Amino acid sequence: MAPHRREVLAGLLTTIAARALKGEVPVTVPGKRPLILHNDFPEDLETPVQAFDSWLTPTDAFYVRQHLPRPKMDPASFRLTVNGLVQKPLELTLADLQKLPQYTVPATLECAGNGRGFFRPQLPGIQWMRGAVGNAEWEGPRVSDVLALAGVSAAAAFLESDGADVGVGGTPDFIRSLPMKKALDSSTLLPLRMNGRPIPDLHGFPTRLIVPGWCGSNSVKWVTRLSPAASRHGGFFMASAYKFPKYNVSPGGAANAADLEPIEGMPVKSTITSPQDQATLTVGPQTIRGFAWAGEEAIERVEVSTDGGSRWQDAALSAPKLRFAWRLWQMNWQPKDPGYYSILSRATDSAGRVQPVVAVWNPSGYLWNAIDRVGVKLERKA
Ligand SMILES: Nc1nc2c(c(=O)[nH]1)N[C@H]1C(S)=C(S)[C@@H](COP(=O)(O)O)O[C@H]1N2
Ligand SMILES: [Mo]
Repeated sequence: MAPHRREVLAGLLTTIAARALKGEVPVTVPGKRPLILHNDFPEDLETPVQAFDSWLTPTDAFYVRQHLPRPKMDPASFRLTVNGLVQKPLELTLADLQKLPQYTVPATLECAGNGRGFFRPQLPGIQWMRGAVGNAEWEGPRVSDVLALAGVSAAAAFLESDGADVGVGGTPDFIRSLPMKKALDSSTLLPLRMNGRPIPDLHGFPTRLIVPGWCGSNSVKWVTRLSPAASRHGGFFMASAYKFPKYNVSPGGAANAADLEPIEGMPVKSTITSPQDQATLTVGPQTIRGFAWAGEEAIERVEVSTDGGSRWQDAALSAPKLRFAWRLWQMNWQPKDPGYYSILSRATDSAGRVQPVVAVWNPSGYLWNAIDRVGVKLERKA
């Protein structure tokens, strides 16, 4: 190959890699359809909104978030250690977990940083837009049944959990603590299956925590240790990360460390999945659709506006009204005139929370939940 062509090719590849890292080019990772790549090692992958067309997010389209290189898990030598404030420390095999009663919980998992890319002023961290969220059916034993085998002492206020991934370089080990009350909730699972199949490596094989309705960071993947404890773990991922200011901070300002609290349940939120932002459509009947979810609450209502928020109409809600799992919604739209339209969606939950016009700016860019908005251009049929 002529040196010139080689240089051009190298330049092109660099450009593609750079654009892929900015999320502009979908990238395929084994076991996944093309997704938006934020990091390639460890993989941080976002679901493009076009892939959200069903109540259960297909596993090969489900977003991936990991802070550390993914551990290699061997199902035969896998052990789940239960120690700490328990009567009888245990080491459970995969077969032990399979023998316990298995429960299925549909739940939406969302990264606290989903939507970070919308905040102004902008923030450091992965610039997730709409796709660091997904809805799956999780199946496995209850955490409460696993802990009952060991006998939790009355002094245990938290459940500490550690995954098999270990700290590397400047990133410490990923260790999280969950208030014992939430850990013992009947919906908190150690699933062995996701959407009817064994959990893939990227999602925590052979088992992970699923803490329905709570920020994704609680759902520790590749869990190898559960330890009831008297207090929260003091490491980076509890003491510094995944915390939200108790009092709102001026956009661009700093929070007082003493006023930061761990994020638990998630806010009410909706996403427009069709039409896509900045799409060009032809004048004629359209369907506006999306999904809405509300952490530990259920979705009561979704309203849609096609005129920038002046007039609102109720969308039809489908999928069962459940706590923890999202609902699909849709609305028929008959635009008669060409031009540019701003389409908005606004969800209300069973606790009366409504999506705000302005999301609460915070220094880590968590919990973006402003009314969703896309712009579309309508052209007359040629
Ligand atoms: N062991 C371990 N568990 C983890 C993480 C991690 O880095 N290590 N990331 C957490 C975060 S921040 C999120 S949002 C979810 C993402 O789950 P998913 O990759 O299955 O979508 O996993 C959580 N569990
Ligand atoms: Mo996350």
